[in-house]
Amino acid sequence: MTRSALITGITGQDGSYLAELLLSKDYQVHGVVRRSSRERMERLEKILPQITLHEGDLTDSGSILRILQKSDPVEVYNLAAQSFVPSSWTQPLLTGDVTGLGVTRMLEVLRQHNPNIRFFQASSSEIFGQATDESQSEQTAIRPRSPYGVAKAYGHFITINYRESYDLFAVSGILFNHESPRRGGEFVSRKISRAAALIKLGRQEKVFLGNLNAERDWGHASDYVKAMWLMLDQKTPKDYVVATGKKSTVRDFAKIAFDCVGLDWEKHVEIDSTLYRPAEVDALCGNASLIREELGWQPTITLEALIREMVESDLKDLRG
Ligand code: NAP
Ligand code: G4F
Repeated sequence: MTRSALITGITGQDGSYLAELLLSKDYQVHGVVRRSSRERMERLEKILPQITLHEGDLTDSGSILRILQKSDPVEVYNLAAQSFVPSSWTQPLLTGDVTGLGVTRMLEVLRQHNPNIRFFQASSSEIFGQATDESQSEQTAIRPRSPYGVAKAYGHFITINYRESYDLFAVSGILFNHESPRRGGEFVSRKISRAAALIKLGRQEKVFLGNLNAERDWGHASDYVKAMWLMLDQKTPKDYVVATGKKSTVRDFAKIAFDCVGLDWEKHVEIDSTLYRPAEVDALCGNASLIREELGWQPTITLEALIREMVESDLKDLRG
């Protein structure tokens, strides 16, 4: 019999890659979509005929319950969130409500509807904040530095708590930064790849960035959704760090992106200090030994290949 899976946040970057992965594994894919004044299906265009979408919102438990009843999934992937860190300072309550409390709403409704459903929570390396460990593992102290990080820390702990309290198969994947040509334009990776393409085509001269010294562990979203699926395909529920184990600065990212189009990044990047954050996470670098050893997961796409794919996709898009 065909298994059914439900994805919240299906219209986002990861939701679209995960939906494609699950379709390739013969799942019936259902997704939660927020009501909007305009359609936001760009990332799902190719697979729209193969998936079923349901209107709902993480702030509205009733809508989630009805969707669970209709879709009757064996697996739920909770990817929905207010996921942009700077917006968590301008909308801290909304971020807490959706990114934090939203997880409890999902778990509550799920355990009442069918406690046998397997649940994946998209946790984040932002929960580590200013980590003292050189590389962060499942054992690293949780010390978030943004309202987003605080909300994700809540989501992380409530997932563990529901597993321990109600014996649910509920797991939390501590995902380090992952990007792709489908990344939202406000995140630094896509902001840079798009700017490099626009400048190459003579449509823009400069790009304004904030902290160039920040270090991140960047992987490719298509690899990270495989880890999500693997985590639900185990005998025992367990939390894992998902990361490449290599960190680079925003400056490195910009250099590689501009190199891809034969331009000198230093001539086109300027600093806008208003883009600095009230509290920065200076460096993140994940230790994914556990998931490598226990589940055999590993990243397959290098940072250079990721950036090239993003820049080439932006060039194609702009030329088209
Ligand atoms: P994204 O592109 O920003 O997608 C977020 C999704 O959540 C969108 O589909 C959005 O819908 C949906 N959403 C937002 N508020 C909602 C609400 N109130 N009710 C229902 N849906 C709502 O994020 P992503 O990069 O794919 O990330 C997926 C998840 O992984 C997120 O939880 C994120 O916090 C987490 N994460 C991501 C990374 C990363 O580097 N990408 C790293 C660690 C953790 P609309 O399309 O309608 O806005
Ligand atoms: O691309 P970013 O906005 O991603 P950030 O804050 O690391 O968050 C992303 O990764 C998290 C996992 O660690 C996710 F949980 C979260 O949902 C999201 O996907 O910024 C990366 C770095 C920051 O240090 C920021 O200060 O880039 C620096 N940066 C420098 N100039 C900039 C800019 N960030 C943005 N967005 N825009 C700039 O112009």
